Amino acid sequence: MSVSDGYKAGYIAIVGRPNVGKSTLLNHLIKQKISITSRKAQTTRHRIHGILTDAQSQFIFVDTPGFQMRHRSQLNQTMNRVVLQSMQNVDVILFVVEAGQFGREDEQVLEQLPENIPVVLVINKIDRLPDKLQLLPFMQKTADLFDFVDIVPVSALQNKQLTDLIETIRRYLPENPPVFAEDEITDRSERFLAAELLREKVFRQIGEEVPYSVSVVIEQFVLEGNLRRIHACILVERENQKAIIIGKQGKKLKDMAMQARKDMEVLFGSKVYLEVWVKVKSGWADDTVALKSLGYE
Ligand SMILES: Nc1nc2c(ncn2[C@@H]2O[C@H](COP(=O)(O)OP(=O)(O)OP(=O)(O)O)[C@@H](O)[C@H]2O)c(=O)[nH]1
Ligand SMILES: [Mg+2]
Repeated sequence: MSVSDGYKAGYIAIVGRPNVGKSTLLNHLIKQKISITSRKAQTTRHRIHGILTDAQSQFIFVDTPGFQMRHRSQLNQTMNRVVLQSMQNVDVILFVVEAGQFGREDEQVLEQLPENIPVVLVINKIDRLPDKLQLLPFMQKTADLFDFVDIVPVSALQNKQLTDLIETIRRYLPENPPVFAEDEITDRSERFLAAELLREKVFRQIGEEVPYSVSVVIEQFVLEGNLRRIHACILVERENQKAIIIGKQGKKLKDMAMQARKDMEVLFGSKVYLEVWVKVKSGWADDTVALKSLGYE
């Protein structure tokens, strides 16, 4: 890539309460699924970079876990720290809210926003508004809450107004040469992405509480020509959770592994051979040593 004068590159943090669609927004902005999403709150646990490069700019998006104050586990505290750190060294912040909804949890994130970095208010899920006329009063109401540099209503899921959002962000990026190569889409390893894609299936397919006690580790990741041979382990806290994940005659586990494998094949552009085990490892969500070994910061 030839870098002419005026090339822009910078970091953009995506923050907001759980479940507003931050990871969906990231995936649709960069047109690749690198950050996992689900209907359940607190799907994202790690900071993850997604990179979009075009002829004039490089956008380095930083997806973050939904900031939340309700539960005080070690994992949540670690996640909130990740959010606060993510907001410090960026050039632009996208504060994501859901159209028509602004509650206590959104307010708590708002209170954490720094004063010295441009913040764009992104009103997501506009496709869900029963009446489009509700959008303007909602925009006016939220505009008064903070000195936002801009307000952009979007539907991440339906790719609506995402080009507008890109152009808005571009205005606030500093002049810099690109940080990443043109074809790089994330800073995370394939190993990490593989673990996350499997964790997503657990979040999407297993009932209420279990997914929060689950984590995934990759025990083996081997490249054999155009095949990736992956051995993954789903860690749960209790024996009964193991049974739920495996399901009757192993059907649940088989389904989840099959779907994760398909996603991995799309993302890696290769064949994937995936084997999955389930193990009981108690108390990991409150164990700092275990958290570190799982790649939390
Ligand atoms: N209708 C609609 N649903 C959306 C849109 N964007 C995201 N969603 C849905 O909202 C849910 C949450 O999306 P995520 O992207 O996982 O939300 P998040 O903010 O990353 O959540 P955490 O990681 O838990 O903080 C998923 O079921 C998405 O499909 C949108 O524009 N319209
Ligand atoms: Mg997320």
